[in-house]
Amino acid sequence: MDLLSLQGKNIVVMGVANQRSIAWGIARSLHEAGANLIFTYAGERLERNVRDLAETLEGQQYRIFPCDVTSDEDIASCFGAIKAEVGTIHGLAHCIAFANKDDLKGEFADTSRDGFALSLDISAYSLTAVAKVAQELMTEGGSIVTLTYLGGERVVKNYNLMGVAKAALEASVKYLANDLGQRNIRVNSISAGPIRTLSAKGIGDFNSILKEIEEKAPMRRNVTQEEVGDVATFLMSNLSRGITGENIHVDSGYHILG
Ligand code: NDP
Ligand code: N5H
Repeated sequence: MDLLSLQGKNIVVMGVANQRSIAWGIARSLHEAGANLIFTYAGERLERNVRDLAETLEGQQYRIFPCDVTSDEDIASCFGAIKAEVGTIHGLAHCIAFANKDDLKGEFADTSRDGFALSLDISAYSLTAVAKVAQELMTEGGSIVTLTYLGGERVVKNYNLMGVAKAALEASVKYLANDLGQRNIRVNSISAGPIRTLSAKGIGDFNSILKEIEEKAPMRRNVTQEEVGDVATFLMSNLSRGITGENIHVDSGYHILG
């Protein structure tokens, strides 16, 4: 029995930078479930990466479009091209965030106006900007999934500006869920535990953060891109049809600790 009902469904995956990206974990899981994938990327330097990765998906006729989420024109032309190629889409995975390196250390109080605006634009507003356009292609209903982190709910050392951006993202999930629910479009987030990706590269304390999860999280281990990918697939699938406005923690249970 096809419990997931994802065979042949068109799903847009935004934010594959390389094979370590959480977006790539999501893409692989969705591919296994039989979905047709449409990839978007921002930086031209990463287009080759996305293309090379997409080619490894067996039997997949992948599509790939540029989309810098800071540009309304980019978003419009990207989803215009997706509409022209596939018509209807059934899901969208938003796996995008950015903050200047300087804003990810020291005191949050030192955040600059420009740094704040840039990070909130890319990491939070982009979900709304993309949802607004994507919903028009979700003519048979749909599911939108974004990625967040515990630092959006409570203070986590050095997460700083990104914590504020994730709080805005998580609130956006709820407001969007309320707006889009009547069109049978669900909006949810996954709060992932720390995973070593390109974004996490260069973060000084990353090893000790991973070690703390191994020592303290209920499951005494870290999570993988595959585990996040499988929950994203669940949220895209018919199995989660009654869930919207939710934030599911895929973090070995770490968030329950005080
Ligand atoms: P990656 O570095 O693999 O992915 C980050 C992506 O953001 C890149 O593909 C990057 O594309 C994209 N991006 C940045 N700016 C823009 C832009 N202007 N327009 C479009 N795309 C943009 O890291 P992750 O997989 O770790 O990150 C994915 C998501 O997961 C993020 O939202 C992150 O906050 C979240 N997350 C990550 C955790 C972790 O421990 N890794 C934990 C919890 C949540 P490009 O390089 O082309 O600009
Ligand atoms: C508590 C922590 C550790 C400290 C905070 C890390 C926050 C990271 C998230 C942002 C998105 C990282 C970021 O913007 C890096 C950029 O300044 C530099 N890197 C890049 O430009 C690369 C090339 C591109 C691909 O990256 C992006 N983003 O475009 C949090 C960690 C335990 C968990 C974590 C790493 C969370 C998260 O949100 O990613």
